[in-house]
Amino acid sequence: MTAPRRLRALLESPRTEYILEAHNALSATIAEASGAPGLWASSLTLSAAYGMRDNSEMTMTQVLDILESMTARVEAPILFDGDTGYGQFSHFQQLVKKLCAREVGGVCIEDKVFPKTNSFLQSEQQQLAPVDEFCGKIRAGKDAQLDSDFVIAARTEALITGLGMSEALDRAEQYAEAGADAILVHSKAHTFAQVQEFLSKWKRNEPIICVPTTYYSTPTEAFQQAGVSLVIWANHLLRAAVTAMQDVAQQIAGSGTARGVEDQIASVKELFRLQDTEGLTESERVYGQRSPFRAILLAATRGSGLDDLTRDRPKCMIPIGGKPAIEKQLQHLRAEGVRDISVVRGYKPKGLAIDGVTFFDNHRWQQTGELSSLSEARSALKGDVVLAYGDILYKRYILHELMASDAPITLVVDGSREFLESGKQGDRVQASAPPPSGYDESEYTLVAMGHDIPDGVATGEWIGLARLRGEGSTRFADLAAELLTRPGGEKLDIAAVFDSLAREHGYPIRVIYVQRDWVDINSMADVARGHAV
Ligand code: SPV
Ligand code: MG
Repeated sequence: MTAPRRLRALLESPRTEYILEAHNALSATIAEASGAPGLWASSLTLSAAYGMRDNSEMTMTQVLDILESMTARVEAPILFDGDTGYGQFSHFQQLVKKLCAREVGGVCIEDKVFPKTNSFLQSEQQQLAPVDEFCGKIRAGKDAQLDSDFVIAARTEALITGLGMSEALDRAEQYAEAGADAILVHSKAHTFAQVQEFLSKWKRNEPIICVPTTYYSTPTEAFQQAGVSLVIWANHLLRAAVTAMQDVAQQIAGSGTARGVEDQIASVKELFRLQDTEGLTESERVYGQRSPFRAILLAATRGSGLDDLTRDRPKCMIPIGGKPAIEKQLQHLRAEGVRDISVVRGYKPKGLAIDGVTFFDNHRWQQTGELSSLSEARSALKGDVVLAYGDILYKRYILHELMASDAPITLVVDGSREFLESGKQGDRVQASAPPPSGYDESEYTLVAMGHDIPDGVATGEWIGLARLRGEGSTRFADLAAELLTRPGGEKLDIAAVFDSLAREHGYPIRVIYVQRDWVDINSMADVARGHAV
C-alpha cells in the first residue's frame, strides 16, 4: 500500500488513530518501531533540530531533504507540516508535486500568512490569511497532486488567534468545500473542551484532526467519543531527546567522565541496529566488494585409472573442451567474486600451469591425505572460504547457490541415487532428510559423513564443494588442526572434519542438495561426461 493510501486509511478508520512526531530518519525509525501507525513531520521540531526557528526559516529544499531521508527508512505514512505552503498557490503546487515524488503521505497547510509564527508564540497577534486566498491554495494543491490518494489537510488557526468558534467553523467548512481531505483544528486551550465544542458543531464528513499539546491529559476515549479522527502527538520525541541529552551532557560536564552515564544511554550496538548495519552486511554479500572471498582447491593427488592422461600433469589439468579442467572451476569462482584462490599441489607441481592463484605444496602427498594438503594452505583457511577439490566440474548455478547460503558451513550434496548405482567410493552423506522430490525450501543439516554410511541411510554424496564462513571456518580450521595430530590423522580426508563437527560436536552444517550436474574426474568415462557439464 502506498503512503498516501495508508494515511488516508488512518483518517477513514472508525477509531481515533494517532500519529507521532518525527524530525529526522532516526526518530522516524524509532517512532515506527514503537508501533506508531503514522508520523507527523512537525515544523517546530524539524526546525528546532536544524537549529532554526519555527518561523518559516527552513527552505523547501531543506525540509524535502529531511523528508526524503525519512521515507527512505520507514513505511509508516508521513503527514508533513507544510506551514503556509512555502509561498502562494503556485509554490504550494511545487511542494505537493515534490512531496508526492518522495512518497510522503500528505501535507497540512495552515491559514496564516508568510512568514508564519508557531501557534504558541504571540498567538493573539498572528494574522490569518484571507479565506479566498487560502481556498485557492487548497484547490491548487489538489489539482497538482500526482497521487490521487495524497492527503491535503487544511488547518485553521482561528481558535489560536482568538477569532472564535464560528470563525473556525466557517473557515473549516469553506476549506472542506475547496477540497481539503481533512480539517485540523488547532487550540491552545488546556482542556479538550474547545475542540470538543468544535466537533459537536461539525456536521460534515471530512475527518477532524487535533493536536493536544496543551490538553495532553485528555483520555483517548474522550477523543473517540467526540469523533476525532486523528490525534497528533506533535513534538514528544524531540522533547524527550532534549531532556535526555541535557541530562547526560550535564553529568559528563559535572563528573568529567562518562562512567556514570553508560547505563542510561543506548549502546553503540543499538545505533548500529537502528542504522540497519546488518542490512549492509547482507547487501555486501550480494553486491559489495568481494575480495574477502577466498577459495582453497586441493589438487595434490594423481588419482588412479588415468595413467596416460596424468603422465605429465595432475588430474585437474586434463583438458576438457580444450581447457584444463580446473579452469572451469576458476572461472565460476571468479564470476562469484572469489579473487583470492589458493591451490595445493602435490603430484607434478610444475604441470599445474595456471595464472592468478597462490600455490601451496604438499611434498608428502603420496604418504598423506587431504587434511595434510589442506594444512599447507592453513594461512588461507579463514574468513569466507570455498573449499573444493581441484578436479571437479560443476555447473555454475551450483556455486551460485552455495554462495547464497548464510550458514557458517555449507556442503553441496548430490541427492541423486547415482553414487549407489555406480558403486563408487564417494564421500557419503547422511543429512537430516533425503532430498525433496519437487520444489521445496526446507533446510537440511548434516548428520554424518563417510565412506561407510550404509546404502539405506545415506541421503547423498558430497560433490567436493563446501563453503565456510566466519565462525564456521574457525571451528573447521581448529578441528582440522586437532584431528591432524591424532594417530593416523595425516591420512584423514576433509570429510572426517565435517563428520566430527556434526556427529561429535553437534555443529550445524547446512546441506544443499543438487541432482547431478557435476563430475569428479576419476576415469575416462568421467572425462567424457566432463564435456557435458
Ligand atoms: C508543529 O508541530 O510544528 C505544529 C503544531 O505545527 S504546533 O507546534 O502546536 O503549532
Ligand atoms: Mg508547525
